[in-house]
Amino acid sequence: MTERKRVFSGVQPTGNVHIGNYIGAFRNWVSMQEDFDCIYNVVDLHAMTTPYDPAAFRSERINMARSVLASGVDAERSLLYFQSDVPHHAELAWILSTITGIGQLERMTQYKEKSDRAGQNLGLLSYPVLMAADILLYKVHAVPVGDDQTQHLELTRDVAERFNHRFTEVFPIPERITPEIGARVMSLQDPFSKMSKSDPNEKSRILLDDAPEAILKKVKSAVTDSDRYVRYDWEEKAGISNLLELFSIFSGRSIESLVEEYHEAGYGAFKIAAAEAIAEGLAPVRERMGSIEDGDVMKIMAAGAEVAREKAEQEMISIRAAVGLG
Ligand code: AQP
Repeated sequence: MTERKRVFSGVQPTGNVHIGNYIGAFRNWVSMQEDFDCIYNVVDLHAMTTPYDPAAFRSERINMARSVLASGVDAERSLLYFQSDVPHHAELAWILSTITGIGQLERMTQYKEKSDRAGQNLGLLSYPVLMAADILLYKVHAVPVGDDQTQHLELTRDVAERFNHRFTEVFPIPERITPEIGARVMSLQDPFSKMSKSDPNEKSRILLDDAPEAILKKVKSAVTDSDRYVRYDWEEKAGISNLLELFSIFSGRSIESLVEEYHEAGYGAFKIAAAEAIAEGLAPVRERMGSIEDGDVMKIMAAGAEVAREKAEQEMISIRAAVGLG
């Protein structure tokens, strides 16, 4: 039997988990469980790089793990745990930080955006190094992420190549896996910015546990344009194109067939139909979110961490040896 390829991905427990996270990440995490050896993380150390409230953080960590499970990640088939429960992530981040240039980190778009918004700190600057450590720790082959993570993944690949060149060939160079449609779900209020957990405007995103009425309200208030024809055209009709992608993903119908049906229906009717499809597609996730107890989440995460610590310790042996430690 050939060994299954390994994938890693993570999500920050920063609250407001939305359909961008679901489409860009979780949905793929679920489908990859069939064919890959999957390792998924609630990356809580990453979430500490912007200001947060410790009490809220505690429940956000649980809520995010619940969202991942409710999206269909099966802890029997995938390894799922909190990043902070496995200290090897931080150990490897330190090692990799010694071969990462500060200039490269300062050029990261997300660093510039987040430090403008939330203030600078060393953790925020070195965020991509910790992300590289998350991925390289398990010597994974691929990383399913939304396309906002492209730059960080490029840095991971650079760091892996630099390490292999400077020390010993230890790391495979991981590939990025992004969905063809939905790699960047856009804000409902500004179709030129990505849908984001931290956007202060709640109408900009659809949450995984939003009720159908809330979804309808948000889709109805989505920013579009002054035309009335439904067309898939990101240049001229970004808002409508964003809704068309969401409609297509949640209904399983092609964008062409939706355009054909709704081209002349008017934006009002199109938005109602899109909202219904999104609500229906999300219904199983919403129901599972309501039924997974905190205690169950904590048990699953603790069991995952125990397995992960052993695996990570094994993986660190060759890494430590390569750099002259251990
Ligand atoms: N809008 C999006 N479209 C597609 N994929 C997305 N992802 C995030 N937003 C979108 C993907 O979700 C995964 C986990 O994201 P994260 O929480 O680790 O990273 P993030 O980019 O910081 O998420 P947010 O929602 O944008 O939070 P804030 O507002 O804190 O920056 C990743 O695979 C990401 O690609």
